[in-house]
This record gives sequence, C-alpha cells and structure tokens, in this order.
Amino acid sequence: MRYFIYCLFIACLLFGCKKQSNEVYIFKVSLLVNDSHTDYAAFEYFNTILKERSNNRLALEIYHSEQLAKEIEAIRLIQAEVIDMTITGSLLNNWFETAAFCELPFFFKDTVEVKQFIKGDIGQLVEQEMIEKTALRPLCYFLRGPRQLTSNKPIKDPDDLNGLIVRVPNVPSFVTTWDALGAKSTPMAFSEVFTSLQSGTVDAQENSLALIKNAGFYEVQKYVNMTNHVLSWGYPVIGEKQFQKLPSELQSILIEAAKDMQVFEHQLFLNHEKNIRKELENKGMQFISVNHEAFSKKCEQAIFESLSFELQSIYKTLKSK
Ligand code: 2Q2
Repeated sequence: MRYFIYCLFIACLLFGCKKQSNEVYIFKVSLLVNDSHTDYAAFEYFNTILKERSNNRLALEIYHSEQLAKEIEAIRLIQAEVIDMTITGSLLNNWFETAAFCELPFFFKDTVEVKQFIKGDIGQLVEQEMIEKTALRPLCYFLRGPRQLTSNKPIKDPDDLNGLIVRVPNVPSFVTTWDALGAKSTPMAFSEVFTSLQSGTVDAQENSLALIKNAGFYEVQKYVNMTNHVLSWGYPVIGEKQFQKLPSELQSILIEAAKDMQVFEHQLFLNHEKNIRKELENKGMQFISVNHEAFSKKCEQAIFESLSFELQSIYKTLKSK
C-alpha cells in the first residue's frame, strides 16, 4: 500500500508538472479593422513576441474585419469565454458609467491631455472598473487619431447637418452629440457602414482618417469635414477569466509583451498618420475646415446633462485642469 501511494505521488508529480509546464494557450482575437490597418500589424507583432517569449505556449489567432464578431458581440463572446481578445473603448459605456470619458466628444484638447487622462486617476478608475464590471482586462492602449465626419456634401457649420443621417457606433455620448448638433444619429456596427453609405441608408459617418482609409469609405464619401470631435484611443483587452487561468509566469509574459506592443503600435500609427491626408486626397476626398467652436458650443450642454451627477462633477474637475 505504501508503495502504491508512493507511486501515485510520483505519477502525480510527473504528470502534474508536465501538464502545468506544457499547457498551450491560443487566444482568439476579434478585430474590427481589416488586415492592412496598424491595429492588425500590432497584433501580429504581439503574436510573434508572445510565441518567442513563452516558448510557443502563448499564441494568437487573429480575425480581422469583424469576421468573428461585431465589436459589441465580441465583448459578450469574450465574457462568455468563446473568444478572448479585442480592441474596444467608449462602447464599454453600455456596461459602466465612467467609460463615458473614453472618447468623450469635444472634451480633450490634444493628445497630451488624452495621455494625462489615461494615466491619471480617472483613467486608472476606468481600467479598474473595466475589470470589475465587464470582466475585460485592458492590456495597454492604442492611438487612433481624431475622428472626422465624412459626407457627400461639405459640412462647415452645425446648421449644415440638419436632417443628415449620421452613422455612429453604439456609444451613448456619440448619439447625444450628433442629435444635439441637429443630425439624426443611427447606431450601427462598423462592418455594416460601407454598404449603408453605398445604399444611402445613412448619409454620413465619423471615424479616424486611418479607419476611413482602411474601410474604403472614400469610394462612397466625397468630403472629410475636419470636426476633430473626438480624440480617439482604444484598449486591447483580454477576458479577465481567461487571464486568471494563466500560470503567473505566462501572465507576466503577456503583460510585458503588451507593453511592447503599445510602443510598436504608437510608432507605427504615427508614421502611418504622416501621409494619411495626402492618401485620402489622392483617392478623391476633399478636406473641409469646420467651425469647431460652433460645433463644440452647440452640443456641450447636452453632453454634460447626459452624465450622472457624479460624472458631472468629475467632468468639471477634469475641465478645470
Ligand atoms: O466606428 C467604429 O465602430 C469604431 O471606430 C468604434 O467607435 C471604436 O472601435 C471604439 O472605440 C468604440 O468602442
């Protein structure tokens, strides 16, 4: 009997350790962009360094163009542990309140302010609540560039928007903003935007120049109206449950590799931005300067009033800095 227990102990030790050290984790990543976007390149880089540093125990399967899921579904599928990672941001306001500050229209002055916000108390609170309230863990953040309005007629003043149907992502503050500006906002998944613009179901949409190019919106939109209404960023996220299942050494590898992916993405993104306007002009798009002040003034109150009392006080504190 003693011998049997001894053998059992050795067997457990051997197989237990073996299982522990060999387990491979392949994470499914759902991206909204197609495979020529810098987000995709950054995730490919992430995959390479994860494999190298973990001796192939960590790897990614990257799906682009919302093939796997639309952004909102991707979040739900990650929560259900069907898939594991995506890039998201303001859409999380559908799950928790402080996410309203992600990509809040006409709020941040420049990218310096955005970076200060992300690192500051409220940015850290957003990251903490993201884990607690959505079971998504932010791994780092990506730059995205300011969002601009595209359309088939030039828009210079808010009055030019009257009756215009503008597709927005399903983000509450975006709906509030465009409705207050006089347009008719229509929330819709990203992968449906091109055909909706083409068929005339919607007249306009707003996104970063990189995404406008990536999605080929220049084929169905003539003008880029430089509204600069949102200084955009996004969080690559992993499901918290998936993250907690990793042995601690792999968690560390993942966290470190994500930091390196962020550096890689920021450089790549800034490089790509240098020629983006020229590239869109070459595709036939015309850039229109807008009366930014008039846009900002017209929706400011509505945005403020859409926030809870608690968030209004954070808004005032952040604005006064
Ligand atoms: O237009 C879109 O659907 C995207 O640019 C989303 O707004 C973006 O992916 C997210 O930041 C929203 O969480």
